[in-house]
Amino acid sequence: MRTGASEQEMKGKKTKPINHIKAYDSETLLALYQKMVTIRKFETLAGELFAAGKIPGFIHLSIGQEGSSTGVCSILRPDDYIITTHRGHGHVIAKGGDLKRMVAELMGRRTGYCKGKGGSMHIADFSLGILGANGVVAGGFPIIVGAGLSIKLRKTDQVAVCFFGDGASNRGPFHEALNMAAIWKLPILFVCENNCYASTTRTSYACSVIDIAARAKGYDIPGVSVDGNDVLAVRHAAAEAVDRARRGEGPTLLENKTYRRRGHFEGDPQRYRDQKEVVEWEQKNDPILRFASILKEKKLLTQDLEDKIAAGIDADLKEALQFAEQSEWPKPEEALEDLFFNF
Ligand SMILES: Cc1ncc(C[n+]2csc(CCOP(=O)(O)OP(=O)(O)O)c2C)c(N)n1
Ligand SMILES: [Mg+2]
Repeated sequence: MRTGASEQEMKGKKTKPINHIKAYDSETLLALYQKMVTIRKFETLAGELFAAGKIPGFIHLSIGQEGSSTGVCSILRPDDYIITTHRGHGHVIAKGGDLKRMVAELMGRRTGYCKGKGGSMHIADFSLGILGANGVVAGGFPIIVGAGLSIKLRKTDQVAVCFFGDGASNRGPFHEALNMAAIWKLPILFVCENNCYASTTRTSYACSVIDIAARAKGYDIPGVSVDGNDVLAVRHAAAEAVDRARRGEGPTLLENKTYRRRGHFEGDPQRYRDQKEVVEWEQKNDPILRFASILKEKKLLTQDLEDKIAAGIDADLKEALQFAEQSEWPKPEEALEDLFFNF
């Protein structure tokens, strides 16, 4: 049995440095930067609100994983589907989720995405193709196969993306979904965010493979492993897989190697890891700092612009927080409403 962190795992998979930057216009590059910063600031705010006792239940933050959510969703169309996990705020924001309704949902208010009755792990927005977060590890797989089959039967060229963790790839639904998507050539992109941990367990302890993408071989579909903290590498790999899916050539497994910087949940005492490891990732492998330094080198991002972008996001989040705080709580008699969906 392999234990401990391999050097490769610790540093993330360093694919080629971002040298395909020339392929993108400045507007696209700055939009990627802005989206990553929005997710980081949203997650930071959520952490603060949770610590202040303003968010009930559990929340799981994706700080440090912004390159994956942003890179993948940046090449999707509004009518494409995504499904996410318990660590899903970043995916929802990257697909265009409304910050006000998200903060309100986290705070249990009636104006939230689930009228304040679902919380962090149940945010969905069908109008944006967001089929939902899911508190059940690997719970998204059967749903995404259904979405992929529906696309195929309706003969549209949409794509369905399933975000999941390294831990979820050890569960049965992962294997069943890859097999079924492969035999039916469904237009699905399976995105594994390998963040080195599943709750308190190191991936290297619990997974039979170092590269989760290697599991694609068992289903005869492409498996690609990239540096998940390099937003352009993620975008590039996702774009190839999405094009393939739209052409009717079937699913791809994409593994974005990244790192879970926060505890599994907010409040996790994290006795299972050395904080030095966290600091190292923070300092050497932050997806936003890495991307910002390249944009600055290319003179696409100045200090003024960086401040302006940050101020704009801060203002949006302030507005979202005010909206949530001024919103009502759901009434107790509404608890049994919205449990079933009438077609
Ligand atoms: C079926 C099921 N088993 C166990 C749990 C408890 N649980 C919640 S998250 C988690 C770890 C998931 O790890 P991973 O898939 O790597 O996602 P990450 O938290 O790293 O994003 C576990 C075991 C659960 N929610 N559902
Ligand atoms: Mg994980």
